[in-house]
Amino acid sequence: MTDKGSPSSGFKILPGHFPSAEQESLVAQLREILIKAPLFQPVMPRTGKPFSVRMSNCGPLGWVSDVTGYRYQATHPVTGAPWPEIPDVLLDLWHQVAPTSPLPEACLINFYEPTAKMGMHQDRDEETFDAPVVSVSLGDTATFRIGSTTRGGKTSSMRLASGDVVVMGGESRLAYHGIDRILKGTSTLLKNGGRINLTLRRVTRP
Ligand code: MD3
Ligand code: FE
Repeated sequence: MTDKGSPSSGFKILPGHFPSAEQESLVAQLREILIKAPLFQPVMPRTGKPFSVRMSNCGPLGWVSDVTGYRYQATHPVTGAPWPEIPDVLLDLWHQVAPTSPLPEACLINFYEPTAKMGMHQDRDEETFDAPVVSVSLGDTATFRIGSTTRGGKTSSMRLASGDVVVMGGESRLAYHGIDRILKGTSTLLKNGGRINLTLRRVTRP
């Protein structure tokens, strides 16, 4: 069933979806992934201004940003190697929350130092918006802001804590959103603090 726009495919937050043992296991797998695909410092198209968030990816495609633009590509921008595979626990999550959607092709890994933030933006670099974006938060709690599908409308803010999952489907798939701040010291999951956010996305038309 293609229920784009229906409430059942819309915004969902699953607080504490991953218990702490599963968060620990996921972080251990991410450390292995980040050895093969190190965090890189993306910069804004045209201006070259660095993001405050560092990034990497796993899956067949990864999201990158450099002076020439935003895009998905099959290889790491610094090492040139293909991205590591998406961990099974994340594919299992996708099957649970987006059972009718084709498999995710990209898992963006965002690492926030306690001072990092992410400005309001839409996720619209994909060829298709039919599948939801599924996000997993790990480590320090973040203040997340979400608005409507047009810039400058009403927004609301909520906290995303370690283990929380957010599903952005239907109308919410193209909502403006960002991270205002990281609440330093709110989690002991990451030994040097900070926050990891994973976003699973379908990029191409199936
Ligand atoms: C709302 N990441 O990588 S995740 C991003 O916490 C991104 O790192 C944030 O925005 C982070 O693009 C937010 C939650 C999220 C993800 C995708 C969305 C919210 C969304 C897509 C549409 C609307
Ligand atoms: Fe986003």
